[in-house]
Amino acid sequence: MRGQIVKISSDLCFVSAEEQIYPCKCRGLFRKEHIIPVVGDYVLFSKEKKIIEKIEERKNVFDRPKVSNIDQAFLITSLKLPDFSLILLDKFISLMEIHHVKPIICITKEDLLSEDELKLIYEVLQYYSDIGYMVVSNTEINKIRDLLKGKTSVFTGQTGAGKSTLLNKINPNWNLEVGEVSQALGRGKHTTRVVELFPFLGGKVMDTPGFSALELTGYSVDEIKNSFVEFSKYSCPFKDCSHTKENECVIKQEVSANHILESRYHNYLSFIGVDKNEKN
Ligand SMILES: Nc1nc2c(ncn2[C@@H]2O[C@H](COP(=O)(O)OP(=O)(O)OP(=O)(O)O)[C@@H](O)[C@H]2O)c(=O)[nH]1
Ligand SMILES: [Mg+2]
Ligand SMILES: [Zn+2]
Repeated sequence: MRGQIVKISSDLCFVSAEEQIYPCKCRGLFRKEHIIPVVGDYVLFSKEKKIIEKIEERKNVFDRPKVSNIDQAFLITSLKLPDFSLILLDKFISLMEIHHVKPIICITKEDLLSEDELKLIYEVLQYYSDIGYMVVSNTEINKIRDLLKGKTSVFTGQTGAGKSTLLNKINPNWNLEVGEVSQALGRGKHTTRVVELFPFLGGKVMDTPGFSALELTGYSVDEIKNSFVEFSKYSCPFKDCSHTKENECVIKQEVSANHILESRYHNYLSFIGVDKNEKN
């Protein structure tokens, strides 16, 4: 029978098929061949033996959070506690672009900022909308529900950002555990421990454990460069330019002209391992 892994708890994979959940183990061979199942995997399994026989080829797979076969990712981005971080946002966007997954920026905890603080942040977020990213707030529940329809989505972001809280608002039946405010602050308490997939409006949505840091390592300069989608709007006169050295580099000029957000450019440099003060 064919099904999809919706949760993994120690060595048990919970497989959803025909409206039922089957707790299954993996074939012994998997371990020998270093095949590791992740939530989102489509599998062939024996209903009687409760054994997963085969994992189907994945459309994509991520390490952190460990999920596969994703259409879009909501980056749950809190504005305070934990604080808003442009470097985290850009890292996440790059990671999704590299994997051809659509990132959606979802802001939380607007209520913890003053109007002035909020205005400044939305000015920056406007840039992200302008270069083609969707920006939503966790107060726009109907809009988020609409975006989830028919898609496989993952909710990811820092621990304490409000992923599970938002999912509970989207569908109270999920009744996910959420962190206490005081515990979620500073100390990096991880409330959600395992990835869990829920069917929703003809699609699927996954809650995931939050991270405290995100790494963008193991990617080439070209992959990172292409993940900054706005760079492709301009054609640099230098062939294979990494946009770091030449003064006539069009990207550097567009940064100076404030057409490219300076923090994006600096984050680009840091992701490719160039110290912005040494770039000349
Ligand atoms: N003020 C305010 N608090 C919020 C908001 N969203 C979530 N919270 C609070 O933030 C804390 C953490 O929320 P969770 O939903 O557990 O966060 P999480 O992203 O699921 O965290 P992990 O499971 O650890 O990754 C809870 O106390 C929530 O009540 C918001 O929009 N405003
Ligand atoms: Mg959670
Ligand atoms: Zn250039």
